Amino acid sequence: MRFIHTADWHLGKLFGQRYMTEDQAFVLDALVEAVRTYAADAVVIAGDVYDRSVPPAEAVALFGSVLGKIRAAGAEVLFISGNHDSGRRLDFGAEVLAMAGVHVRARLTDDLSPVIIGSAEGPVAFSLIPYLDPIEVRDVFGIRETLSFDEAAALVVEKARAALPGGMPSVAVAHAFLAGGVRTESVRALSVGGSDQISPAHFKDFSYAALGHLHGPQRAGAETIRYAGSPLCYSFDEVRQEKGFELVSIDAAGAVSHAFHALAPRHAVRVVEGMLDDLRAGSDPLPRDDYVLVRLLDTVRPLSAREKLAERYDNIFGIEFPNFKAQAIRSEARTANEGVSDMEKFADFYREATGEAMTEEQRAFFTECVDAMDREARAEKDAREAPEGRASE
Ligand SMILES: [Mn+2]
Repeated sequence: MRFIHTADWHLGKLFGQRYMTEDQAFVLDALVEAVRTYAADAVVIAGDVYDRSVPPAEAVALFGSVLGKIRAAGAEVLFISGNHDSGRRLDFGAEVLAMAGVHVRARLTDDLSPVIIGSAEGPVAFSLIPYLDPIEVRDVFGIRETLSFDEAAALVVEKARAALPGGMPSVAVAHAFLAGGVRTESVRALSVGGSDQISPAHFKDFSYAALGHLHGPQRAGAETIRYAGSPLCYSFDEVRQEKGFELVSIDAAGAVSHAFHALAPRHAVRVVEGMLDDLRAGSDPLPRDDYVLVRLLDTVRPLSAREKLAERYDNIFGIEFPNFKAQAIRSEARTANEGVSDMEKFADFYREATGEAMTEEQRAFFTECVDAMDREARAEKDAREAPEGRASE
């Protein structure tokens, strides 16, 4: 069995006020080409197919066309929902799609039986675990006690493991934040205060775990428990990450080998640093149509910097002035706060205001409140962004 492990396509993504649809189509064509080159038996997409619960029409059309191209190239497709997807929408036509070799699990049910995919080396069982939040897990399995993300994941992954047929290798496909992983700006936290982390140990009985959520390719606790990362760069703190997919081979005995394959983007994403006059004079030799964040090192803020930079760059996604005083102070404050969770910030505030530390109970209550607000804000934002008109940009 040889399969391509990919994740976090985020179709319908806005980056620098632009839809990334054409860039995504470009890179996914290269992925389809890889299916042919390596004669892959399957393509596994580990969640966040779309960037939002109601994606723009162009994004849906692109996904449909890519599914067709992968099938035409000879591979079956397996995918799950991520935290950005609407599971109920992504699940559309699941029974019919399965008949055509496209296997989707986007909604949690109590059926966690695997999808068996055949190959020249024998069959492999794929446990497709849709994105799950603890409240949903409690609903589906009738559990009354509150569950942490880790407890919820432990329960569901164990049920998936118990449903494996045995006598063949197995692959778990999941979308989650595994402890020790590296998060970037475009990865939306599942919860506040780090409570969204789950232990890699839950996946140790599978031959391989194909994960999604973190945008940089990385291992998580073991060589065979991996994130493939996103196929494209979706924020400026991802510019140093490699972008591509994992090619995974599993033999009949369950021995796994894997290799990362880079995909070249249509436009490179990069951070440019320099003085405005130097940049205008051509100090940067790289292509003018790259997607750039320009960090101007001038100490005096130049007039109409954007207009002047536009002579040199076609796609300016942002301009920063790190040496401009007021800006420098603000970004320093931001750096000091980096890595501090909302929970810790609020706990500090509470201590200052009352002279006492928060109790465990208060902490839990705060986390619940912020989670609820966060969910509400996301639902509102998704509803606001839903109208199709904006997709034509
Ligand atoms: Mn995600």
